[in-house]
Amino acid sequence: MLRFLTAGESHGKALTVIIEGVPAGLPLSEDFIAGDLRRRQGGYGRGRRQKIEQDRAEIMSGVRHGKTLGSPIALSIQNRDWVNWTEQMSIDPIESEIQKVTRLRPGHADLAGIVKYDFDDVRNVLERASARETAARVAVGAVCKRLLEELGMDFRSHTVQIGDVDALVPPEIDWGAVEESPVRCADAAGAEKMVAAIDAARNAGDTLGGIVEGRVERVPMGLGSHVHWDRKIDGRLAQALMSIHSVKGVEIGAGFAATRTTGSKIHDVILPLSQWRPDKPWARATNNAGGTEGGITDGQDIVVRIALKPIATLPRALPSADLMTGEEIPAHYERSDICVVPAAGIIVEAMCAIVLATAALEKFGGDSLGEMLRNWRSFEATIGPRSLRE
Ligand code: EPS
Repeated sequence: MLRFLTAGESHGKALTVIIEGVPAGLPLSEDFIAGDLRRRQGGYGRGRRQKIEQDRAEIMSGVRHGKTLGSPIALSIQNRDWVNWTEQMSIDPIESEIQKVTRLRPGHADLAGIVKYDFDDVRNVLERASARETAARVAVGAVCKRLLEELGMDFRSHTVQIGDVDALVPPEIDWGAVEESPVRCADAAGAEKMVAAIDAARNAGDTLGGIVEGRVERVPMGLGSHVHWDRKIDGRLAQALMSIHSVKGVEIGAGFAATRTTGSKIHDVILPLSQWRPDKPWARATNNAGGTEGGITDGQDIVVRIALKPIATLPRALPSADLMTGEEIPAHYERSDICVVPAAGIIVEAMCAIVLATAALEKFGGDSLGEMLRNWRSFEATIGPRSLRE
């Protein structure tokens, strides 16, 4: 079983992760994890914090001579900004008077969190509610990607909408160009309009949301299960994606658009053997299901989309009420991003990798990478037409 925990406040000393259940013998390095951490820090619309941080996960345990040991992998990502917050975030009680945050931000965890935990300083909630925590998840996701790469899988993401600007997504995406795009968009003309929309939001003291698509290629058939609700892979992906900060909607495959068409047009016709590629049995004419049928991966690419609301911390603060008095007062403003949609793609990839690695270990098992790969290959040898099996 694969499991992980993250810990850490946004302006605390560090983010900490423990991942348990990664098979032994998997090649893994800090440099590999750093690649995705760097990708997450980019994107047009980020705030000044990303100029301070240079995220790198230090491997504290679970790896020896470049390979995993099967023991828990502990990672630590330092918050470089912490030096500016040592008093505010001190572990020990301090003498000086700290300005408490009491001006509640609509759209953030401030109000519900402070009521639930019975605090009188919103900082006790906002530090952990911050999307800074996604750096820890991206580090976990990178470890999971490293494992799934061994099964041939690949993880991609791109921006399909920012504010009211839609990308014209080409049928074949140039993934190199997406990585170069300031908004991680496959449509260069759309990307220019998205950049302009972010500039306009910044000038207006406002924020922007959008839609990001994630794709996973060469996913094995048979991950997840139809037999029970909490084993369905689409449900597990939806939960993981919905847990990303600011996400208000998740779609798989054709998603909501499937409601506007008919069954005859939307289901992915199963093609006969004569039309299969040698490396791909049970080929389909389309992939409207987004790679899952009945809660099980069907061997097609996983395609997911998340809808992100605009960030809740607005430079031009929203009207709000004060925690202490209930009187009208503008919401708290603290340095923040204008738009995190481009960065969210890397978090989508990470959450998909975590869910699929967990499901792959359930299906194929294995204490070592070699054992897992043997189990995977022996299952793959069984999936073709029954009469052609050896
Ligand atoms: C965030 C507020 C900003 C973001 C932060 C998420 O942090 P700060 O208040 O320090 O400027 O930069 O995201 C990150 C630090 C990050 O690494 O993604 C929030 O309120 O959610």
